[in-house]
Amino acid sequence: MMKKLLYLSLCLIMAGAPVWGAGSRIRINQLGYLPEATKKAVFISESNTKTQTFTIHDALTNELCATLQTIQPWGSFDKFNSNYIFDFSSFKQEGAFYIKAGDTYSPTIYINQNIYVNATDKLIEYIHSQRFGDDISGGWWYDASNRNRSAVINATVTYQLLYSYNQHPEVFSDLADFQGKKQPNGIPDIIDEAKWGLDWLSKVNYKSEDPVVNGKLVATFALASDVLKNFFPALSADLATKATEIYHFARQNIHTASLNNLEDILTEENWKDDMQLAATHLYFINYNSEYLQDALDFGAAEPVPQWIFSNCDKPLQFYPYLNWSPFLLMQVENPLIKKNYQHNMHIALLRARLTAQENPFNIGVSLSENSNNKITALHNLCFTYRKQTGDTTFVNMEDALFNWIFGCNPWGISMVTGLPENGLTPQHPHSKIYIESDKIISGALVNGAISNLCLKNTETERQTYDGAFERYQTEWAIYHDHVNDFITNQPNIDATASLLHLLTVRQANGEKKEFFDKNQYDRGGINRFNPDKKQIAIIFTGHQYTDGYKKIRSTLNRHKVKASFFFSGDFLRKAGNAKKVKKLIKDGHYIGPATNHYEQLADWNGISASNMRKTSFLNDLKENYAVLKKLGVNKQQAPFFNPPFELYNDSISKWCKDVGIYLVRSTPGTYSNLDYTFPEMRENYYSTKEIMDKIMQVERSNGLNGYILQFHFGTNPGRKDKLYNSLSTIIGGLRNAGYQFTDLYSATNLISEPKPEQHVQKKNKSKK
Ligand SMILES: [Ca+2]
Ligand SMILES: [Ca+2]
Repeated sequence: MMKKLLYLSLCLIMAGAPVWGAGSRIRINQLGYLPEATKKAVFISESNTKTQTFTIHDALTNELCATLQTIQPWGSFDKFNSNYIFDFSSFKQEGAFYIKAGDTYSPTIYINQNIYVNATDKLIEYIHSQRFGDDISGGWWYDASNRNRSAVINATVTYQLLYSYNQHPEVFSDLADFQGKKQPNGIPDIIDEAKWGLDWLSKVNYKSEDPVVNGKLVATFALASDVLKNFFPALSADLATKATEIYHFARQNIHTASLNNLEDILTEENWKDDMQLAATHLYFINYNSEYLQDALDFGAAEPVPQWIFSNCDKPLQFYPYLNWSPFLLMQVENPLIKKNYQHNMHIALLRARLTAQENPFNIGVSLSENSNNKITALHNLCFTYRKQTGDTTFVNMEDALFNWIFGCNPWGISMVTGLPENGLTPQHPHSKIYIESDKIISGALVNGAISNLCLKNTETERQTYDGAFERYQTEWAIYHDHVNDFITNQPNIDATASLLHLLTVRQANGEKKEFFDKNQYDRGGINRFNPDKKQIAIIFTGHQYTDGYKKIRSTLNRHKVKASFFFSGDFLRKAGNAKKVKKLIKDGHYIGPATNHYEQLADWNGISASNMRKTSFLNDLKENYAVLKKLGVNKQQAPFFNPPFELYNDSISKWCKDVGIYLVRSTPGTYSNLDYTFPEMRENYYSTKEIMDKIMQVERSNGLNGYILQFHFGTNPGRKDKLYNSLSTIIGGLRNAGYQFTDLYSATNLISEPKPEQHVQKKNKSKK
C-alpha cells in the first residue's frame, strides 16, 4: 500500500509540473553487485532527456561518493524516448548507495563480496518447499499449481542442482537436514535436494517412455554417480549401472518412440539434445569411445540451441533450453571437436547479440512464454563460452541477462519472489500456495516477460490489468505482478534451478570464494561471530562518561589489541571528546555510531519506543554520522552500529541493513556489559570481580569462541571499582587461554575493511 501511495503521489507531482526527466527511472540489479564486477544500470525515460553525468551517493547520509560520465546513449525505444546505459564498474566501495541523474534516483544499490551466497540458499529452500508426497508417489510441484510427475521436469531440476554443485562445491552450505529441518546433516543442502529428485526418478518406468525422458534420466543418473561418490557410495554405483542400462534400452528403441507431437503444448520437440547429453556423461564414466561417437552424432543434428533462432517457441518445445553437452565435450583432448563446438556456440551467441542490440536492456532472447528459462539459459551459454574460450565478446550481454532477472528491466522488479528481501519483488505470484493462503514462498523465479506478439500466439484470453506497471508495458515486453497472470507471473521451478547456476558462478567469482555466514543473530543483530575460531572481539560504548579513556587506550595499545568504539552524537560533540576520538582513530581502532542522543530504541521485549519509525530512526543515525564525518570517519568506514543499551528489534536491524549497516551487540552471558552498574543499584550491581569471574566461568564451560565482549567507555562516578582498571588482566588471561583478539571486519566477515586510501589504515602506515 505504501508503495502504491508513493507511486500515486509521484505521478501527481509529475502530471502537475513537467520537470526534467519526467517519467524517468533508473533500473538496477536490486540483489547487488560484486565490488570488482562490471556494474551497469539502465536509465529509461518517457521524455526527451539529455544526460552526461550521474552521481553515486551513500544510501543513508546522501554523501557524494562518485561523479561519473561513463554513459552510453541508446536512443529511443518504443514509448521510452531516451535511454542510457550507466556504467559504474569503476566504483568499487562496499556498502549501500544510490545513483542520481538529474531529478531521477535509483533504488538502493548494494555492493558487497557476499551478496549472492544467501541467494543460492534461498533458491534451494524454495525448491525444497515444492516437494510433495513421499519419494515414491511425490515429486516437486511444477509451475506452482499442478502436481508434477513429469520425469522431464524433475530430471532437469535434479540435473541442474547436481551440475551447479559440481562446478563450485565450495559455495554451497549445509544448513538443514534432508527433511529441511534447520540442523546440518553433513551434506550440502543442494545435494539433499538432488537426492530427493534422484529417489523419485529412480522409480520412473523408463521402458514405456521416449528418448526425451530417457536421455534426461541417463544424464542425471550418470552425473549423480560422479557427484555423489563421497556422499552415497552405494547409490552412486547403482546409478552408474542404471544409467548404462537405460541408455542401451533407449538407443535400441528410438525408432519406435512417438516424436514431434506438437499438438500438445507441453510436448518436447527435440530429443537428440537429450540423448547427446546422456551419451556424453556415459563417456565420462567409462571412456568408451562408442559413447563419444554417439554424442558427436546426436550433436550434429542440433549444433545450436534452436530457440535462439525462433520467435514464439512454446514452453517445452526445445527443452531443456540449454544442452550442457558441447561444453563437456570440449574437454575431450581433440582439437577438432573443441573447434567445432566453439564455432557453433559463437554462431549462436552472435545471433543472440543481434537480438540484444534491439533493446536498451541488451536482452538477447525473444520474449516468448517462459522467457526466464531462456534468459537463464542464454546467460549460462555466455558464461560457459567465455570460460572455455577466454573470449569476452559477449560479457555485456551476460551481465545484462543476470541484471534483468533482479530488476534491471522496464518494471524495475526482481523476478524472484522475496529476493532481495528488502527489494521490489513479485507480490502476487500465480501460485497455488499464494492463492490459497496468501503466503509467498521466497526464492522462486517466475516465468517472466512476454512480447505482445507471442502473447497473442498463446491464444489465452487477454485480460486487462491496471497498476503501476502498465506504464512500462511495450510491444516488446509485457509483465504483470498479478495473481491471474499465469503466463508471466507463475513460479517456475526449472528456471529457478537454472538460476542457481548464475548465482553460483557469480559467487565463485567473488574474492571470498568460501564464504558462509557463520555469525549468530538475535533479532537481526549480530551477537556472536564464527564459533569455530578461537577469537574474541572487544567493543566499547560511550555516551555520557569518558573516565575510562586513558586506561582503556593505554591497555589496548600495550596489548596491541584493536577494539571497536561506538559513540553517540552527543558524546562526539562534547568539548574535549573529539581529541580523544582522533587519538583512538590514530591507534587504528574502529569508531562507529550509537545514535545521536543515545535514546532507547526499544524496550527489553523488543517493543519499539514511542512507535519509532524508519525515517526518524535513520535521520537520527544520520546526525550521528554527520558528527563522525567531522572527525574524519565517513559512513563507509563505519558500517557497524551498536544500539543504545543494546536494545533493538527486528525492524531496527532491518532498517540498518537497508542502508548498508550491520547491527552488533554483545554475546549474552558474560556480564561484561554490566560494568556500568554502581552500588546504589543494589541487587543489580556487579563488581569487577564478579564480572571477571563470570567471563572466565563461561570460558571454562562453553569457551568464548566468537564472543563479542562489550564494555563501557566510562561509568557513573558512583562506581569506584572500575572494570577498565582490570582490562589488562582480562586480556592477558584470555590470551593465555589461547584467544586472539580481532576487529569486527575480520570477525564478522560480512564486509571488507575500507581500502588504504581511506584514513584508518593510512594513518597506521605512516606510523610504521
Ligand atoms: Ca544438509
Ligand atoms: Ca530436448
